[in-house]
Amino acid sequence: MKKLLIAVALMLMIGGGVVALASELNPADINGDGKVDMRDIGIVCSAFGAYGPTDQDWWSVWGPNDEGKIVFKYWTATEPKDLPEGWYSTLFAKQEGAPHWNRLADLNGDNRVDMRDIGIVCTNFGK
Ligand SMILES: [Ca+2]
Ligand SMILES: [Ca+2]
Repeated sequence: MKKLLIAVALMLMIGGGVVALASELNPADINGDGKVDMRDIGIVCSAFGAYGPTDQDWWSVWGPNDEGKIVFKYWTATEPKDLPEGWYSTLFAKQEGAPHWNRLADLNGDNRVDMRDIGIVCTNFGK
């Protein structure tokens, strides 16, 4: 019985390590079960439209990617000046997060859960 318990404990530890490693490798695997599927999309949908908390004013900086699409670039605590042509910033004032905010569902780190995050899950779907 004792050997069985040790074996089960070892399997759980190893299994947990594999899940943690898979989750580490693929952030779109939000629930850490080793695959990106509808459950992960469901988690993003549950938090859809939510914004995260900020404890001070922040500016998000946006600019074109290689394909010319405007995408989130970075956060800054000071108002960005002299941005390159085609770039812009938006003030993200101090606020509490939305009640349904889930940091794990914010896959691109722009402090909002929106179609971009669902797109990242879709891009990784089945992996
Ligand atoms: Ca998953
Ligand atoms: Ca996001």
